[in-house]
Amino acid sequence: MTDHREKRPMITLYTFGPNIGLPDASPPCMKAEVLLKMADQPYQLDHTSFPKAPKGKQPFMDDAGTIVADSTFIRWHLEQKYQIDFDAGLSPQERAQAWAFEKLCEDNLYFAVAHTRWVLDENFQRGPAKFFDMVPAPLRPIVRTLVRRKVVKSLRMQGIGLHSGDEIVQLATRGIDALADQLGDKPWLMGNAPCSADASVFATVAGLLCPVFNTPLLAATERHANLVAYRGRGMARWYPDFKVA
Ligand SMILES: N[C@@H](CCC(=O)N[C@@H](CS)C(=O)NCC(=O)O)C(=O)O
Repeated sequence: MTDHREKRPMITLYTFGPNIGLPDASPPCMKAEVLLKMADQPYQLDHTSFPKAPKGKQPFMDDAGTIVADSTFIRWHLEQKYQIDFDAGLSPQERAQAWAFEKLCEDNLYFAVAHTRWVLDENFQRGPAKFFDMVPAPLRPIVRTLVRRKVVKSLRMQGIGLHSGDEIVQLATRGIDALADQLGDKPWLMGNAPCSADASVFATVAGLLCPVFNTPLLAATERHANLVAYRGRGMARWYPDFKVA
């Protein structure tokens, strides 16, 4: 007898879901999803389980009962379990370079982007304020305020939140220029094929180019035609059906 029920994928990736014109407002969530696409593993997305996040952050993943939290641990889990080398073809020096650019995105540019979205009031109203639309209306203002307060505090503790807006733009612009210089006229960060770092860099560049927020970081990224084309290449490859709602 044939079972016609569709098999559920073994992998569930927990993310926030499409918002602000992006497949996910969170760059690490987009990164993790792109890694799954690169790994060619079937997966389903769950946008409803943030309270279960083991580290209080998304993305996290359930792979047949193994829970993996954090996009980099997700990468290593996929590499180990499915015998994938996302950086195949790269020399040790190139792998090191790719890692450094990935961490530029995650440990530096990420926080500059978060600052523009969560601290600057106009941007907060255009974006993050709407992330709470699923919270019951009577609770919404308080949840919104508490989460914003938490993010602003975490940005100060990380360090970026101690700088003036202009200083943050200066720092981030240097990083954006470095990404553009590294990309040059190659299709992907390290050459003709995407590597692991492209998942992160693509998610970061897509976030920087998000038109919802009118910021100097958007202008600094738009100045680089190669970064704009790179975002387009990534969307065509990994999100060909994505339509801005
Ligand atoms: N290092 C983590 C970062 C994940 C992260 O910062 N996630 C943010 C969204 S971009 C989050 O879940 N924030 C919710 C919160 O802190 O309450 C990764 O790469 O997965």
